[in-house]
Amino acid sequence: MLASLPPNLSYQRPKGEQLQEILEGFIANLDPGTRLPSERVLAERYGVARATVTQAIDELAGKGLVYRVHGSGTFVAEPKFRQPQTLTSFTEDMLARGMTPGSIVLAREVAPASAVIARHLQVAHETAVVQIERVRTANGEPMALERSYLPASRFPGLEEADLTDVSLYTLLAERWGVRVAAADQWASAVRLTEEEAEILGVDAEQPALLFQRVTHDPSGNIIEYVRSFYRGDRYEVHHRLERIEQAPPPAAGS
Ligand code: 16G
Repeated sequence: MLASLPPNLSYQRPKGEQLQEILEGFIANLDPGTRLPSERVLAERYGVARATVTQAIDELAGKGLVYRVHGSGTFVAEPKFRQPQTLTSFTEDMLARGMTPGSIVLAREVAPASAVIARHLQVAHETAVVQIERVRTANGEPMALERSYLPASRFPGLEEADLTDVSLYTLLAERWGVRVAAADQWASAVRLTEEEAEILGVDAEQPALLFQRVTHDPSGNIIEYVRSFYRGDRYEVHHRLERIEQAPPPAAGS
């Protein structure tokens, strides 16, 4: 395995930076789950301090490219999931990847809407809202922590439905005849609380992707406001961008 690594570093650039680049290229060609050479072996090969290797691997772990298993070493991580560019449910998305979707319900209740939730649902402050908190899993592994808010008057009894391993969108369609048609969604990077990180089984230092979604039915009525915390080490966002040719700037003096 070591034979495919470049033999030495150049003197011109910081060693840690070069090592990181080398390892990034190296693991791109390895299968997920492959064990990397030990930090000691890498340090010897490149004549650098062990701490330099540790730091380079920390950076790669932070990017979600490798993960450490205490006492066994560092392994190549699974490729990241891409958030779909179409309006899908978590269940549909996992099934399309050939994985088994699951949900663990942490909370479900009717509560008065806070100002933020009311604004997103476009209802009056303190309107009764069904609040559902779920851990979403793929093949049993936690992927996201999701807090969904739906107007209680539109979905009476929803707070009593058991959503364990069930698709919310399927339930809304089957029980209330409500179909999702369009959504506004925005993403931002966030830090998790210690508790959220523990639920997702990630390091508290690991940033997460917060997706907020406001979903509409075919008539344009708002069905849900959702705050989904997706694991930053397992998810990425992909956009395909098409260039629209810009009109040339007007000639000087015209
Ligand atoms: C996805 C949606 C979430 C939606 C849920 C429904 C994102 C970022 N979020 O997780 O807004 O409520 O799917 O999934 O994609 P379900 O029908 O499987 O419960």
